[in-house]
Amino acid sequence: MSEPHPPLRLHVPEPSGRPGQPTDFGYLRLSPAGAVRRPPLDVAPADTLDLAYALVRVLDDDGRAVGPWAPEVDTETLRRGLTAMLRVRAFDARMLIAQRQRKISFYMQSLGEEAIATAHAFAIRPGDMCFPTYRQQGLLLARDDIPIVEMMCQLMSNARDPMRGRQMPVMYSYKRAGFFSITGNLATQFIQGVGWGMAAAIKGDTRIASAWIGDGATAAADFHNGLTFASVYRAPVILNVVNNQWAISTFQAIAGAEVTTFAARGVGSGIASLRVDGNDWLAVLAASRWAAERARSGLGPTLVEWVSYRAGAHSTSDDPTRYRPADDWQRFPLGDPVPRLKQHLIGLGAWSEDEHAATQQALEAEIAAAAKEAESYGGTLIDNHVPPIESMFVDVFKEMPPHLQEQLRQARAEWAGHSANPKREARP
Ligand SMILES: Cc1ncc(C[n+]2csc(CCOP(=O)(O)OP(=O)(O)O)c2C)c(N)n1
Ligand SMILES: [Mg+2]
Repeated sequence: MSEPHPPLRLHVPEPSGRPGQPTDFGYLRLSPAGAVRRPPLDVAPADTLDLAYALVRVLDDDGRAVGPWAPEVDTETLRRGLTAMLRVRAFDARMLIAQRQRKISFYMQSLGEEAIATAHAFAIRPGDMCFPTYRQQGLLLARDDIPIVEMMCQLMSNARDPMRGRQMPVMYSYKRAGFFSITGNLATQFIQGVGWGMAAAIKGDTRIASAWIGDGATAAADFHNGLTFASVYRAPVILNVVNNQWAISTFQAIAGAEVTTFAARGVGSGIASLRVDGNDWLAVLAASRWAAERARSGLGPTLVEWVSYRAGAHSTSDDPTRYRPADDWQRFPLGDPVPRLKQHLIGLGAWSEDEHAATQQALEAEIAAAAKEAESYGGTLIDNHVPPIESMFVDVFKEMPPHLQEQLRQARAEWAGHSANPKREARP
């Protein structure tokens, strides 16, 4: 007779750090800059397995671009890239203050992750469609097609909010900028993006899709369903997993990254996959271009895990000091994307401390002026603005069906008593 087994125990992954106990970042699988190979575009998915457990990096500790992934890029593009990151950071900082001043109800910043969306925006083409989550404002802010004022009006749900107050703040939607409506239901971006990519292939289009998800959201079924369809039909899509280490208060290991990586999920589904330093603007540009070129050449999907760190709170409703050490970001081995690209540009002789400070100042002034203009259209929480009742009913059906017409009539009658409110404005 063999010995009886001890009682079984459930394994629950835990972060190495907690408030008052510094994080041991030894759990991150790092590779030196320049060390990871760059396979041919038509690499077989299974032959990317090593890349899914390594980390593609270009910028070394001295800010030099090294190795096979160092992209061909002119200094003007790099300067625009750094400016785009600074613009996102300034926009976020200003909107956080606006939330604290009760001018907007809610905000989500992308502090520490700015390289990912901004460099990606430089790698895709107009007409390509992104399916972003709430932390990819950099896709919009890196390009000039959407005025900052308009984004702020969305955040304020005011009279010029293109979403007419029907979306939460930060849930932008810009077809003309290739920015699909954000859905609050996590992971839907993957099935939507893959479906859009499949449709592009069916129609013989030349545009590709780029779908976005966070580490935590990969635990949702839509992530896995999306991978299956992308692989089976070789959908022209970039599958971006932003691993910023946290999903609100839940550590990334809880979504499955303790014994494997998110990139390896792609290989397991038959998708070429990369794991990339998301705080390295050059690595993001190079990997995004590689994935975009694969998709556009009919070589199918690429999954990219971008390794980064969510430096701020999850949202304005969150207090991260309750579940992680306050100085985590300062100790994060991949650092801050802004000083890393800045150091590179200064090394090339294409940037300076003075230019950096002047750019920051100019961006802050631009954003302050935009905020002032957006506020002039009313609708901050403080000014007690009430949108017209009709706005709840329009834009749903091409022609309003009788039951909604009846509800609108009733609503108008009930709201008649409020019509004395001078803040209430007429709008179609
Ligand atoms: C299907 C679904 N489940 C849960 C939530 C609630 N929720 C909103 S954000 C979030 C955390 C997501 O974390 P992650 O995917 O890592 O993205 P991050 O916020 O770090 O960018 C959760 C659980 C939701 N919106 N949708
Ligand atoms: Mg996350």
